[in-house]
Amino acid sequence: MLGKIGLEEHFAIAETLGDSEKFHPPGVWPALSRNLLDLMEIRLREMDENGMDMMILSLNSPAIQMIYEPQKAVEIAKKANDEMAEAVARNPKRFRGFAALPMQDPDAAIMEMHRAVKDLGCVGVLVNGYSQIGSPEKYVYLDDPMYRPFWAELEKLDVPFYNHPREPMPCNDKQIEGHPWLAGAAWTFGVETAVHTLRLMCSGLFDEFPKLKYILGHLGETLPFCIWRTQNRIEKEARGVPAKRPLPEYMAKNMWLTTSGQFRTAALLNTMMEFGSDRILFATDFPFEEVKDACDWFDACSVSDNDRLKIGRENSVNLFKLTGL
Ligand code: GRE
Ligand code: ZN
Repeated sequence: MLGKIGLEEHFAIAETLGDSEKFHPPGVWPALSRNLLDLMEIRLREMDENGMDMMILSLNSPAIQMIYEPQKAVEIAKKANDEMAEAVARNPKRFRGFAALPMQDPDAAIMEMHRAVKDLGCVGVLVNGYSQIGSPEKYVYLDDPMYRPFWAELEKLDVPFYNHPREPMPCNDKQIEGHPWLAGAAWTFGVETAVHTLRLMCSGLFDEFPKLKYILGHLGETLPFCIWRTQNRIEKEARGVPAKRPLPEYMAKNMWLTTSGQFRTAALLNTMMEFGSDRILFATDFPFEEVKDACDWFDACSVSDNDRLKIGRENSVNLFKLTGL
C-alpha cells in the first residue's frame, strides 16, 4: 500500500541518544544510533522504498522522563521539540511530530505542550510512562492527582496523548533476574505500559475527562486480549475501584492502538475483533524495528483493502486532523 502514515517513529538528539544504548548489543548500536539521529536521508529513503508517506516523529525512551531535575527536563524537552520542528519544517509533507514533555513539572509540561502544539505545530504529545522527579528513586505515574490539571488542559487542546513504553521501576527487577533477554521490548516494556494504562482507566481519569484521546503502541500492549478478564474480575470484586464505567468502554471511546513492533496478522485480527478497524493505526517502531518488516507484513496481511487503507492512512489523517498532505 502506498501513502502509509506511521506514528511510532523515533529519533534522538545528542542528549538522549545514550538512553537507547543499554537495550541493544554493541554490534547493532552503530547503525541504530545513526538511524536515531537521522531526520533526513536515511529515513526518507526507508519511507520511499516502503510506501510510507509520513512519519509522525517522537523522541526515544525514556529520555525526558528519566531526567529527574525538573529544570533540566524542561530544557531538554524544548531542545528536542525544537530540533524535531526543524525537521518537520524542512519536509512538512513527510514529517510531523509528537511533543516530548517535562512531566517532572506539570505546569511546565502544560506550557511546553501549548508551545509545541500552537507554535511548533506538533500534532500530539508522547510521554514515556512514569517520570522520575527530584531524585532518581522517586517515580510518579500519570494517575497521580498532580497531573489532573495537565489532563484537563490536554482535553481542551484536543490533541492525542501517546503513552509509550519505558522499563519498569528497578524495584521490579527481581521478576526477570537471571533472564535478561526478557527486558525491554521483548516483554517488560509491554506489561509496564499495560499496567500504567490500567491505573489510568481505574483511577476514573476518563470519567473526569471523557474526551481524552489516548494512544497505545504494540497493538495495545496486551490489553485487547486481556481486558475482558480484567473487567470480569473487577465486576466480581470491585475493591473500591474509582472508575465509573467498564474498562472496555474507555478503550472503545478514548483509545487508539498502533501496530508498532507487532507485525502479526492473528494479533491484528484479535484487535480488530475487539475494537473494529477505526481505531487501529499503522506504526513501525523505527529504528528499533525495520520499516521494511513493518511494511512488508502490513501491505500483505489478510485484511480487506478498505481496512488496510483506514489503518494504514485514513484513521491517522482523521485522528490528527492532518492537512496539506
Ligand atoms: C521502543 O521504542 O519501542 C524501543 C526502545 C528501546 C529498545 C527497543 C524498542 O525505546 O523497541
Ligand atoms: Zn517505540
